[in-house]
Amino acid sequence: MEKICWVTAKKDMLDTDLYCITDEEHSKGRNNIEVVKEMIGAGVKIIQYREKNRKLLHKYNECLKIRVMTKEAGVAFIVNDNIDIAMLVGADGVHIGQDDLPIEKVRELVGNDMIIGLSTHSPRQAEDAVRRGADYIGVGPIYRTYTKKDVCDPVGLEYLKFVVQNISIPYVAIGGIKEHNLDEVIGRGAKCVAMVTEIVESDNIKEKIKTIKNKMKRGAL
Ligand code: TZP
Ligand code: MG
Repeated sequence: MEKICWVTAKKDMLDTDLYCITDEEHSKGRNNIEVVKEMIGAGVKIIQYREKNRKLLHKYNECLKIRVMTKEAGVAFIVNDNIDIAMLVGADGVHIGQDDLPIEKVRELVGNDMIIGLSTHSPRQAEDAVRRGADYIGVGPIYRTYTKKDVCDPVGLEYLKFVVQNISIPYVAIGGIKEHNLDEVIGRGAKCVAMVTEIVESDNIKEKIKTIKNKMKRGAL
């Protein structure tokens, strides 16, 4: 019984329009905690901690704080890359890439209660992710992005279209998505978009989130 409830809860956490991701390097001098506070204040329902330039201890301490903040606000908290940190702070999930540990092994570590998100770049990877037990997939990069250093070339909107039509688990479109190209992404059927720089780089994070969420809502009508 408990398990069924939790599976529903996991699904609920992913049922949202905007998935925000941190990146201190692009946050205009604000630290990740300040940025997360703005995101929560603007009503974002899922936040991923992604930080490539800091030592493990610094990341752990930030995640501890973010866990408290997100829990209080009823916001889902996902940790990128660091399965150890995700487990230690009691995050809701972990996000991994194609070159990280095999998803089955990550599942062995984190158990069934934790969300596992997997980045995918092709129809084959998407189908593989479903078969191997991912809770959601990242779909991208849709457009060219300079935020992620080791990223592949854009996969374009065609791959998103494939996912919309063929994949049964939640998916999040990502990579170079901005206010100006959002309509195109929504037009291909995306229900949830992930953004890094469009949000963290903006002077007024709350206003930007409000604008994006309104566009998503209108697109969904
Ligand atoms: N994974 C695929 S693209 C990407 C990640 C983390 C970076 C997206 O950043 P931005 O600034 O929204 O293009
Ligand atoms: Mg990664």
